[in-house]
Amino acid sequence: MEKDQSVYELSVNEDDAKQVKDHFEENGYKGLHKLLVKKRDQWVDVPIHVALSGSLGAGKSSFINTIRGIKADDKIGAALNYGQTTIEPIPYSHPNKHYLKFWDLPQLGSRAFSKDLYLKNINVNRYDYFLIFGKDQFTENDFWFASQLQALNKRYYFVCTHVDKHVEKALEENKKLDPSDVQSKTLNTIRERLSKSVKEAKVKIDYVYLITTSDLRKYDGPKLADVMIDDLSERKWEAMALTIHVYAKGVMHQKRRALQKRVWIIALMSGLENACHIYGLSFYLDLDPVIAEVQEYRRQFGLDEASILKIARTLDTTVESLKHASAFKTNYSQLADGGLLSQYKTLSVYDVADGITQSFSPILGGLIGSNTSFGSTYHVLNRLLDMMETDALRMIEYVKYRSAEI
Ligand SMILES: Nc1nc2c(ncn2[C@@H]2O[C@H](COP(=O)(O)OP(=O)(O)OP(=O)(O)O)[C@@H](O)[C@H]2O)c(=O)[nH]1
Ligand SMILES: [Mg+2]
Repeated sequence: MEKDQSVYELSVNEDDAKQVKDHFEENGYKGLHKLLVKKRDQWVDVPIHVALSGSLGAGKSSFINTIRGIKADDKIGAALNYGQTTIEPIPYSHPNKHYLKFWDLPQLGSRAFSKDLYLKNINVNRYDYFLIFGKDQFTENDFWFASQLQALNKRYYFVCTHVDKHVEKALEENKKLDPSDVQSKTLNTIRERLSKSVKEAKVKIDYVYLITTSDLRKYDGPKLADVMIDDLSERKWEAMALTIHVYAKGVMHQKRRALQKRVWIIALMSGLENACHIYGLSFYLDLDPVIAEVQEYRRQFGLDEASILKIARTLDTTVESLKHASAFKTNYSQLADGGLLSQYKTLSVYDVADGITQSFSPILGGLIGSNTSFGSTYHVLNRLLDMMETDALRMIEYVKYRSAEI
């Protein structure tokens, strides 16, 4: 088990914990539940601005749609093959998180833009980072833009789209060879060629992300999603991890870490005034906030019925056989009540609950002295996160295996 997965790790934002503790010391339980809900949901209001630049037809609009999980013909979809006609950056909000905006930047070198006005016109300081898109190659304008960003100490990533066409062609031409070898060789060749061209332009670069905009689970899509989450400061990182739905290993792990950071909040909520005696438990418990949180876990890990159905459809299989093939560790539809309660009734909960409460008492003080379910809920939720991440990874592996067959 990795160190950061330990259930004893005090996964907590110290500022938040201090605010909650201070509130309790000043006001007692009055308004505490409301404050905890606010802390749990605060990621929704964190603003994140992602800028996309690049040449005409590179796939910026397609990417903006895919990363937001919507189609081009959707009401809020970005139109494809549109050509840049405006001189203003156009923001596209994420449907689940209004304050996450993907900005389609105007074309550099187009009639409205001289280079000296460009940075000012796009309001270069607005963005958390920049994605520079190219179809098969990057242009002088892309290099100029990157060098300006470099001088301003801004983060940027080179993203090459339309990679699927090259891979498909190579596979067609090398039918007798191992397809995964052919794919990785093709990708390496493209990446080396592009890295060389960027370096020759004297632009600093770590990696060129090779993607197909229609499916971010392919090629370097997962790696790009990972870095788009990871390269943000604490609050923004958490918000991005909980918003982006790219069904890939690294993203699932980031989601788990972000969700782990708020377990203490739900653990506190489970022991407030609505907590009551439940047959078979030696402590008072309010199961409602825990049920709500577990449903959120399922959505985040793609383990809710709607997500499983969607995945099953893409594989042309049934929900039941997908669940069976992924060998899930539990029956997720039962976690809404009885199944969740039985998680509390296993022996290991009693073994660790006190230890957890003690570890948290320097941070939360008197607040957990009287909260008898804190340690148990903390343990149960961490164990469920562990289980769901593992199951999500199994389903990802199965989808990969089946997709290769189709
Ligand atoms: N095969 C393939 N086609 C792609 C990919 N990305 C985009 N396309 C197609 O390329 C065309 C242009 O894509 P857009 O998303 O409109 O590109 P854009 O960068 O927004 O273009 P402008 O707004 O006109 O500058 C569309 O027909 C897309 O379907 C990709 O990764 N692979
Ligand atoms: Mg476009």
